[in-house]
Order: sequence, then structure tokens, then C-alpha cells
Amino acid sequence: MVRTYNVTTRAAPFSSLMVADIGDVHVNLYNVADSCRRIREAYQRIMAAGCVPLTLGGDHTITYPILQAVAEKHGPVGLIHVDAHTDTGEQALGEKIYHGTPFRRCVEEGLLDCARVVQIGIRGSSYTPDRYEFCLEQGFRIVLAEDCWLKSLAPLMAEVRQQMGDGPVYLSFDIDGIDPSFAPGTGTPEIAGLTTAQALEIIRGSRGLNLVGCDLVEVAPVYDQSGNTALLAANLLFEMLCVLPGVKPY
Ligand SMILES: [Mn+2]
Repeated sequence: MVRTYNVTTRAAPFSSLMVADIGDVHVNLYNVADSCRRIREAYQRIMAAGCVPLTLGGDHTITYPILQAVAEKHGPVGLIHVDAHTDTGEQALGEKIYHGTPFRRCVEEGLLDCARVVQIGIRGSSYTPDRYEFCLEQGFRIVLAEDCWLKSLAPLMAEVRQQMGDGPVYLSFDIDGIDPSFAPGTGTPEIAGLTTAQALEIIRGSRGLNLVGCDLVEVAPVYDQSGNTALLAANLLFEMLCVLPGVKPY
């Protein structure tokens, strides 16, 4: 049974929009480049149909081919990126496409409106000492996790709405942005992250924006036998659905 209403925000997505689970994109487990091609082509068809895609990952690599298809339709997009990591690396083990590089590839291909990019929840350790240099050079706003500790993120999201303006916005939410006490089921957990309540503040604070797509990535259920990480991810995706353009209150 589908839970239809958001009793806190009074959003009624299923009676406002046509919503469908269209299943999985079948990737090539032995070839990352071919997987990206398959994802890009699938999302080109989804965008051509006039849909707003909400995606459950999958590692963060998938946002790169998704944004290729989204930007092909909408032009360079604003980005609200929740993550412990900036995911703007140049390469790893000689490979330019992996879950630590998607947003650098997006910048290189002109898929992002860089003055309308915010990265929230950044923390932890890094392979390189110049971790934020590339982001700041592009004009991204970086909000460190420690600047989020013990406070409401509603004021931050008021600023983010100003930053995003009326243009198209994509929301990419890495579950590792949230503290591993809530979300241990992920590949690169980092301590002292966001709370689940702050996650809701970020998503609910995105209401009113011209959201053209959202994803929730890096959930690895096998690392969390309680199932709580997957439950959290499903709820966050529902919250994203509740803030899409056109969703009316009940
Ligand atoms: Mn990520």
C-alpha cells in the first residue's frame, strides 16, 4: 500500500501528479563507460517523455550520465548536493569515471550553472590536500558539516532558494551526507554528519524551486542489516516527491 499524504507538510503528491515506478536501468556490471551510456540513453527517453526523474542509486557515478540527459533538455542546471564529499576528484586508479568524480565531469561538460551550486554536509578525510580548491574556483558554495551542527538548516535553505532563483535545479542527495549513526549502510561513512531532521529541512526547504530531477544515492543495504538506511532513503525520496513543482496540499 502506498502512503499517500505527508501529514507534516500536507503535500499530496499522488493526487497532484502522475507518479510511476518505471523500474531499473540495466547497467553493464563489467564496464563503467557502457553503464554510463545505458543510463544516459534511458534518461534521455525519460526526459523526452516530459518526466521529472527521481532516482534511487546506485553509487554517485550515476548522477553524471543522468545530468547529461537532464542538461540536454534544460541547459546547465543549479545543483543542491548533499554529501560528506564534494565528488569533484580528477581520477582514481587512472579512471576518470567513478563515484568520486561525477561533478568534475559535469563541470567539464558544462552541465552545471556553477554559480547555482551548493554542496552541504562536506567533511572527513580526502585523498588530496586541495580538497575544495576546484569547487571554490568554479564558484560553488560549500557548507561544511560542522557549520550545520546543532542548528536548524531552515535559514541556510532560505539562502539556497535565493541562490537557485527560478532556473532549473537538480537535487542530488548522497546518503553519506547523513551521520552514520542514522545511515550506516553506505560505502564511505564519515562521522559527525547531518541528522535526519536536517535532511528533511534541506528537502522541504527546496519546495518552490524549479526542481527538474532528484536522486538519492550510495545506499548499500548489505552494510546495514537493520534495514534502517534503506528505510531512511525511501522516506527521503518520498519527501523529494512531496516538493516537486505542481504538488498541491490536501
Ligand atoms: Mn557522493
